Amino acid sequence: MIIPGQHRCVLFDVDGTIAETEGQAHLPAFNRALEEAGLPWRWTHADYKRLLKTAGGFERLLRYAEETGSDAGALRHLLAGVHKNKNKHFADILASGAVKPRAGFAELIHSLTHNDIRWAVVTTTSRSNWEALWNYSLSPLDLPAPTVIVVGDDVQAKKPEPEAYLLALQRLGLAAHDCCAIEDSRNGLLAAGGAGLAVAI
Ligand code: XBP
Ligand code: MG
Repeated sequence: MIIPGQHRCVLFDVDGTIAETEGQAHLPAFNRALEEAGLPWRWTHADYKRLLKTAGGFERLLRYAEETGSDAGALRHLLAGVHKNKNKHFADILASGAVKPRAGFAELIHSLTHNDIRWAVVTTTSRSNWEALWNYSLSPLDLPAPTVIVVGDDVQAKKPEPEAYLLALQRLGLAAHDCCAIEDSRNGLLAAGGAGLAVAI
């Protein structure tokens, strides 16, 4: 999949790929923020698995409001606050050291570096969430920093649209065939594939 001599950079998704942040941090953070907002919604792992089809935490909240027959437009302001508070809880959970990268991640990055292949991050999660993962879970591992970081705040259209991957290639100054992507979701597969990248999923 990763071809030394051809590939010059590996583009990593974050949530579910570098670490199991969805179940271990985003979901409990959503439920805490929903409770603090006085909303009766609580999501189980099964609910959340289904809701993950909608990329973006704020978009996910709006989608759930629609599903439950609520007036999503009227709740927009409240849900924007819930989303912001969710990301604060997410950072707190990460700061506790509860979320480790997936097995083999650090070894893979070291092996890429050894083969003169760079790594980049292409996520449509919020910048603060990437920063929490980097500061609390990844930087203690003494890894080289990613060459390019594209987050949800950088794009108009989240995954499954290819915009985040196209922006990463532009920032890297590389063509799709110089790179490959590692993803964990259908939305990610479509986004990376739509930018012309080979994708491991
Ligand atoms: C994963 C997502 C994100 C996170 C929540 O994106 O769908 O929405 O669940 O992040 P990716 P925010 O696959 O691109 O990593 O609440 O910050 O949107
Ligand atoms: Mg993912």
